[in-house]
Amino acid sequence: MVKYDHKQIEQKWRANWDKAPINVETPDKKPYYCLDMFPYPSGNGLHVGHWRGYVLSDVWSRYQILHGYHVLHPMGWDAFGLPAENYAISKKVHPAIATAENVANFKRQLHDISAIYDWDKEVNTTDPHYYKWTQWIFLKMFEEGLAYEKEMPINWCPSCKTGLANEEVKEGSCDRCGSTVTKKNLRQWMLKITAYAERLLNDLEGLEWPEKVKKMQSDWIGKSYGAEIDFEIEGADKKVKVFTTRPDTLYGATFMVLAPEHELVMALTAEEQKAQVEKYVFDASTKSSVDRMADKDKTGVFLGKYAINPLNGEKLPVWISDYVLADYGTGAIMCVPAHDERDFAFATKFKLPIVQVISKTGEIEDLKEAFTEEGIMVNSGEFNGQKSSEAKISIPEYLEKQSIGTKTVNYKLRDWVFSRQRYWGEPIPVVHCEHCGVVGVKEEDLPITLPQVESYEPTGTGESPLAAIDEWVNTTCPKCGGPAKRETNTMPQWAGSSWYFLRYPNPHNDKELISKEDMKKWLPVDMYVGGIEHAVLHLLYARFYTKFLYDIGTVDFEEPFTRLFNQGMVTKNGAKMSKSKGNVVSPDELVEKYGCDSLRMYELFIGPPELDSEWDDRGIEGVYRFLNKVWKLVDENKAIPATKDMERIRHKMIYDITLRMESFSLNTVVSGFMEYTNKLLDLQKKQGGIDQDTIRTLIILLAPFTPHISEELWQTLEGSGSVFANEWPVYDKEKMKEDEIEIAIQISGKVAGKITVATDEEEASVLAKARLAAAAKLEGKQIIKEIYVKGRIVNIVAK
Ligand code: ANZ
Ligand code: ZN
Repeated sequence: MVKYDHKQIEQKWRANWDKAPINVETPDKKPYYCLDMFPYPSGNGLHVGHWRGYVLSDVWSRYQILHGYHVLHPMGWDAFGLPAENYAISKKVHPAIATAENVANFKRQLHDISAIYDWDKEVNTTDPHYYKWTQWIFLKMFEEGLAYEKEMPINWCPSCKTGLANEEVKEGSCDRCGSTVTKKNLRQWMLKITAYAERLLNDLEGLEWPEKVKKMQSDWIGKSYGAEIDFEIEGADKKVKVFTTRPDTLYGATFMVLAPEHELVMALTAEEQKAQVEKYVFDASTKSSVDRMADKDKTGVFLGKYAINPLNGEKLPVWISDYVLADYGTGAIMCVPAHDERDFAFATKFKLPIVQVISKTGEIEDLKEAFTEEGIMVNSGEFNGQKSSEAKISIPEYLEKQSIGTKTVNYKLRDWVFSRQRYWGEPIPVVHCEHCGVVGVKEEDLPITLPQVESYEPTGTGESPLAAIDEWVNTTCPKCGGPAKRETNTMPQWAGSSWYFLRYPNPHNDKELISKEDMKKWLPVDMYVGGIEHAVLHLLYARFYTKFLYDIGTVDFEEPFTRLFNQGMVTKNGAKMSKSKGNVVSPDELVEKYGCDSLRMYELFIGPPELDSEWDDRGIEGVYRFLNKVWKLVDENKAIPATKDMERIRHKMIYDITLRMESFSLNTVVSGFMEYTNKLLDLQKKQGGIDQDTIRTLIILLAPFTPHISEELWQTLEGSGSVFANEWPVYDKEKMKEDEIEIAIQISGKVAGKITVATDEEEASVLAKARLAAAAKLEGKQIIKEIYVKGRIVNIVAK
């Protein structure tokens, strides 16, 4: 008997696959695109948590190979952006050098996984040949009016010294460094993702994505129906438009609040309130929007004027408060403390009236808190007695008729702040010309490459380090030829990752982003594997880019990722693995001790792939023992002709494994392997061997999970070839059935013949068959008793 020597086997097969790749194009193969979310090459190496996703997508890719597909399974680097830049700054090396080092390190570590990556299709977002096309897409958006400049207060991280998108602010802190985010007024480049809000929402429906992710995206887009209502201001020739999602509560409005930045604030401020209002407006400008929305002590200032409720003529004091945001709805709200929690808190604090207009029972109650449910209209004039859900429709209709309001649709989605005041990103390909204004560079001048700088650290002035390089900044206008200055802001990290999946099929194509041929062949992506943390950022941006490229005719599909799978995290001591927590498990020693195959299999064995799973070092030992068992089973087998039992087990095994694969229940696939291997070992003992077909089947089924040992066993069995040249086995339901058995018949204890019956055949039917078979011997006798011992014998007592 030969010992299972994982080291020797894994080395051997890696070398073999290099010489004779298993994933090759032939005319009869259909294409399948299996994509991993590409990593940013950080300086910290890979841990077993990273392995999980990469193993998962590789198992899936190899599974598709066995289904006769030519699989595109690429890998690349999302190497621009803050993480790479901050790392580079802290290590005092140029980001390009640090990035190249990290990429090399990552690649070396990925090698241990033995995934079938198409390294000749590698992309790197920081490569000018690549970002030429990132810039090209921006130019096209600029031409279409979807990229525009705007002076606006943006989220500002004082530590990273750059603007952040809303998506990059988590609970008021910078998603990258944790510092408290503030506001800063800056000229920004914006992408008009809001123009796609409706399509981004509607097209979610057709996607084979986890429901959770679809819900997160639709919440993020945040479509709501409501009304805009005009309020007259007493003693002023001005109207204030409010946005509300609860027009049914209009009779209960007892005050009005404007955002401090609302354009009418000063115009509506009474003389005696001016000083207080100005101070409040200034203080609000230094807070982040998240802090402003947070549920805490309400602040505000009365402007000294009153609005008129258009339905009942009541006077509503007009206030400003920072809980109303300037860039949502109209930046002004009617406040209904009886039915809105924030308004209730505000009214309580400033002793403003609270008027109930919706009641559960139809009676007016003494409200101790805001009543936010639906109910019966009260205190609402002619609408009294209606259900509030009806008033949601009837009141806006009435307002429209009277020309004091309009029904509206609103989205939470904001346009995307697309500029960063940093060095390590794609330069935005426009120039500023005194005569012509903002002009896009000529397409043939792309890429606009990043110049070398002496100091790539952020300036903190709101300008990128690029602004200091005169030779680079000063250029000529593509339109008039006069002097012009280059845009010095760079793109956010998301720019390169919003379209990279389109580039993998032809990364070296200099003429176009993607050729029509490659696009038609490979895209959209069949299966996308990555973490749930990208549910609203990357995955929404990528959908937006794809829809835009569809609109300008670059691609012929509107959704980039047909199927999405989010793998869970690997935790250690209940927490996500991270260097800072010191709970990182490195794969290196495990690979050394147990081999790549054992680690691959164990990564998927630890729990349902979509859930977080706790790592236990000892568990891999069990998988290793299992592979030794498989090895022994095959190595010591004496092939015998197939028996019915073996056939049945073989087909049941194919059936179980296939179904579990298809439902992505990869941990139960592994437990299925263990279960069936034990059954086969039992049979092997009982019958003295197993037939070749059953052994072959087991090896093919295992191959996506444990490719090296599978290849080796295949070779032992067949003498040559690759296990991946096979087709995934198919099951035959008929053969899975418990089949027929032979039953002996005795008449009064003496053997009298045999019958075949189904294993699960009813007693009555078995006895009838037995009587018939023994009819000759029973001739002239009287049957006293019949006994059926299930599956074995029928005894007929007769005399
Ligand atoms: C009156 C009202 C009564 C409201 C009531 C709610 C409950 P969503 O669902 O998030 O869209 N609002 C409108 N513009 C706002 C702004 N710029 N800043 C802060 N709050 C704003 O919420 C819409 C509701 O949030 C609107 O409906 C408005 O308050 C408030 F019982 O109007 B409502
Ligand atoms: Zn010009």
